[in-house]
Amino acid sequence: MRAVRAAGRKSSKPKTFRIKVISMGDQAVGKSCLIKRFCEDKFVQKYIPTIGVDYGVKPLRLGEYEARPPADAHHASLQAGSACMQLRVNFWDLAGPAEYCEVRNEFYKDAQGCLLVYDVTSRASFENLPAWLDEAREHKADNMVIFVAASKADNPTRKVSEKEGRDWATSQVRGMGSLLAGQPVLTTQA
Ligand SMILES: Nc1nc2c(ncn2[C@@H]2O[C@H](COP(=O)(O)OP(=O)(O)O)[C@@H](O)[C@H]2O)c(=O)[nH]1
Ligand SMILES: [Mg+2]
Repeated sequence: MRAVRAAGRKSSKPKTFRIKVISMGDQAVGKSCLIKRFCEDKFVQKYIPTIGVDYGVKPLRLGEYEARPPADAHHASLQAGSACMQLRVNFWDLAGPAEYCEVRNEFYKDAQGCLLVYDVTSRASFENLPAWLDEAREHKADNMVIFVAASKADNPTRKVSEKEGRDWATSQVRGMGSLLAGQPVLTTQA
């Protein structure tokens, strides 16, 4: 009887799932600001370069974000199954410069998600995206779902159109099977 009660108590406690998400992309494209905005709801105008790696954490209840529009069938099904699912998203925010390659390489293998960020005002940051995918592949990032984030969308001096970003990401979805997520580009401003 005691064992049954104990088992009952255990099953009513919400389970917390931990997800490891990394950031990739050139220096100063806005990776840290995106993560800071999501985790702490803050924006820092001054550029503070990431030294090696920064960390951010966001506890979430699955369904919290999906509860906002657009409400489609996929989001509705997430909500339906979300009654007691807690998430803890651990962000490993990686520095972009080449000299931190060795630090980054420690994080690719176990990552489950990735924000691959380019800055819409920097053509070079967009053109470097394939090199970031190469680096991740080279270091066994085999189980990672990648979201491409087109950052600084508030800045009017665009050098990469929205269509170009979407076309590139869509072509990569075809080329990389499940590695890139179904909704390939998130347009963002921190
Ligand atoms: N206008 C604008 N500036 C941004 C945005 N996100 C980041 N920045 C600026 O871009 C610079 C680099 O951002 P940061 O997140 O540190 O880049 P990281 O090196 O990729 O981590 C900082 O000066 C930020 O204030 C954005 O959405 N809009
Ligand atoms: Mg940074």
